[in-house]
Amino acid sequence: MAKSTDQKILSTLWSAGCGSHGGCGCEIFVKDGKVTRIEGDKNHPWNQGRLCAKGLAITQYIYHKDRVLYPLKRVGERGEGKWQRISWEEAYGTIETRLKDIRAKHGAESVIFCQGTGRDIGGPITFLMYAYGSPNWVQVGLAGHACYTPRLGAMAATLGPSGYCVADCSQFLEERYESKEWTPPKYIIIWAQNFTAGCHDGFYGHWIVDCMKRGTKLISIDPRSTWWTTRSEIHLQNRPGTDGATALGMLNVIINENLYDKKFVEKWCYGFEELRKRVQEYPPEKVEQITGVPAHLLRQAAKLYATSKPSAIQWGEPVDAMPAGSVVSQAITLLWCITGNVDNPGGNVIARNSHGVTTYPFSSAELSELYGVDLVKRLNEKRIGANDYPMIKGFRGWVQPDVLINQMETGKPYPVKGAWIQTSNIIGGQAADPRRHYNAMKKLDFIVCVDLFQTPTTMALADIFLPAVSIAEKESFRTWWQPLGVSVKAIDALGECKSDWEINLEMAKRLATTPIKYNNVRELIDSRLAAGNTNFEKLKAKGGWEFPPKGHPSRPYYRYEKGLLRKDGKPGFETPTGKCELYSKTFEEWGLDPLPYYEEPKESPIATPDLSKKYPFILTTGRRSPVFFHSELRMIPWLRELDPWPVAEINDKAAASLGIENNDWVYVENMHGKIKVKAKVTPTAPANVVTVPHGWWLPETDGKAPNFFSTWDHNVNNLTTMGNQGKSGFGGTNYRSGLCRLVKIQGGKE
Ligand SMILES: Nc1nc2c(c(=O)[nH]1)N[C@H]1C(S)=C(S)[C@@H](COP(=O)(O)OP(=O)(O)OC[C@H]3O[C@@H](n4cnc5c(=O)[nH]c(N)nc54)[C@H](O)[C@@H]3O)O[C@H]1N2
Ligand SMILES: Nc1nc2c(c(=O)[nH]1)N[C@H]1C(S)=C(S)[C@@H](COP(=O)(O)OP(=O)(O)OC[C@H]3O[C@@H](n4cnc5c(=O)[nH]c(N)nc54)[C@H](O)[C@@H]3O)O[C@H]1N2
Ligand SMILES: [Mo]
Repeated sequence: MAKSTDQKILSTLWSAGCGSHGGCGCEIFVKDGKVTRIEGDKNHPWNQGRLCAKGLAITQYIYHKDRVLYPLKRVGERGEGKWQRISWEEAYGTIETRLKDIRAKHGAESVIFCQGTGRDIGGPITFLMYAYGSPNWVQVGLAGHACYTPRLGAMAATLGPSGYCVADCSQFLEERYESKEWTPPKYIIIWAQNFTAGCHDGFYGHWIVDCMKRGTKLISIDPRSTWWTTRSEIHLQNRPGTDGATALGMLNVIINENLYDKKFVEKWCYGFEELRKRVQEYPPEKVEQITGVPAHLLRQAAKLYATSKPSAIQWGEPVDAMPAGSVVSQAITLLWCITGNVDNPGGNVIARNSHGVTTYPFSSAELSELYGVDLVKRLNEKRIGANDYPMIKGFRGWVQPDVLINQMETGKPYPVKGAWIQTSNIIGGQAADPRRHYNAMKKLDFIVCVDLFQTPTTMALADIFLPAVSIAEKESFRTWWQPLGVSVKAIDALGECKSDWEINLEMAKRLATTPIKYNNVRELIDSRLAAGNTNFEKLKAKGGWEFPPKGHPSRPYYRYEKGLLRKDGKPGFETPTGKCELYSKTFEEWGLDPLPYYEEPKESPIATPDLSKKYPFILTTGRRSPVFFHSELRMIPWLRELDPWPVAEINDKAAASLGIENNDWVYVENMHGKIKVKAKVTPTAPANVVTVPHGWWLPETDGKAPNFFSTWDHNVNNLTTMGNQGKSGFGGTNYRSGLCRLVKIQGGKE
């Protein structure tokens, strides 16, 4: 229990410290200016007092001996590990000179602004990037931008930009499960997501457990057995990467057996006949050949879902990483459209930023509103990949990462000269084919990294290292779904660390071509919160969060009936036809197939049978660890104790046939490379699938070149490649469906 002398500060947890997509309400306890511990805030409707291991271990993170506390400049060669402490003035001054110089000689577009996954970074980094004038915002090496964006794109192309849906577990209502407006889903289909490991995209697994307590039943679609699959009525154990076929097979059953919601389809959907025709190509028996899912089970799952209303689907990142991520996502989206489970209680509810506030503009639409269409047009023309892929041009403002790596290597159509890397470990976890990225990026003229720790990326690439603060040391805000929340500064920054907002505001002032109007971070934050009729102090005084008022468009349900989705205020969806587009006019406009179809992974027993003989296992990488966030936190003792080594999950019988025992060191290898991991022998793995978590490096080993904290030995991305993106530019590499073999390392256990 808290000692009476401990001060309690209510805040919102996000990065840095716990990693996470979460935004958990928390209580930070402080004594004599130091954080003593953190607990979940029981009054916060999203996490209701719960907190994950990463959050609970945050004191070991904040006060870790390896945290970088001062700005550093590289004094040796890149990778030599020779650093010198410098002042902020010298750091800012050097960056200003170098980046202005590059802009003058090569144009602002030759500097890329690189972030990792959605933490508290999208706002600060785009703010700085647009101030500098670059259009190149990217998750470097995230092949096919295979996280979240393919799903967002598919939903936008079907339901409009205001039509992003998630399973409804009452999360958008302050009273939660007690709310009279809400009904628990009868079924939730858990599609390629493992909530016991994380809080994906602001969605918590315990919400599903809370629904289960209120009668919700589960259907799972996952090659492995997990906590969720073992509690499901039906488990469709498909071959990794074949979910497009699974979804099309389910659409086939629902349409051909007349189980769809006729009223909803008639009134609110466009293109049903075209879809009906297309799905005839995917009868369950044919789907069984592709996926390995027995046709009768697929039929049963489709029937249960379609006839038990309301029901919801909640899906994960493997969907994005399929050959045609945006197409697989489209097929799954159509399941809730034709069953009328759109923005209804207990169905797939539309998620919108709380109070209509955004941390900073992401979509072309938002950017046009703020900076005018001309600027967006210029940005779109120069954005890397925009001329190759209309969807890159027309949606969300990201660079196409597979085109980027080519461009870094060839200098065409224009050279990349500099990189601002903030909140991403490119070499150590994010990038497919990290060696290729290392070779390309080390040739850039100037690289800034903003992080809290030295990582394989900062050691290999940084010219200047700027030290960022943890979540307890900064003021920030969160608008990713609901509620609207603020992160409150509980302690002074350690050493000379600064927040990402502070760093980027200062750099923006120095680099902007038009004056920046904010004097300090608080003014900037308040200017964003103004759209929600509130400000930082008000939210802080309320305990750190607030739900939108009744009637607000960011609050459910049935917004398409009430005219709350379209800018013109008319009922319907913000799509070209005003309806849910089963036949997507937007995809058509982008030169893509308007209807979903199945595409085989590039490396698979079917696509490459010869390779498959040599590499008999299907390799799926990156299943999440509940105690780590990607490549982060390997240095935190409590967490490392729980998940000490890189592993490969191998089926028990398959392991026995190879003479591999639990905890043996094995090589996982394929035509792209090999890594060393410990065997985790388990009956939860299917016979022909090997699962390897990503992002492994050993912070306790030598950080200098060539070792870079052992990243080449343990990072599974050494077995993955770029250049497998889907036709839209989004989706697809061998992150989740590659090939491999296992070789026992003699002398075995350590
Ligand atoms: N093989 C394989 N590779 C994958 C995946 C997979 O499934 N398989 N998943 C992919 C996916 S979906 C994603 S999203 C990417 C994620 O890739 P990244 O987001 O790059 O993930 P991290 O490895 O956690 O790197 C984050 C870095 O930012 C630092 N950091 C954390 N918080 C802050 C902060 O607030 N400020 C600053 N300045 N720094 C901070 C951390 O110390 C760490 O070095 O990885 C991808 N890589
Ligand atoms: N603790 C923690 N939480 C995290 C993260 C983290 O690193 N740590 N990362 C965050 C990020 S950026 C992301 S993108 C999300 C990702 O999180 P999720 O979307 O949940 O992804 P995973 O946990 O990798 O995989 C989910 C399940 O999909 C299964 N799967 C693998 N391949 C396939 C396939 O081809 N088809 C089907 N149907 N299933 C498949 C796996 O066996 C696994 O059980 O997690 C976020 N949350
Ligand atoms: Mo992700």
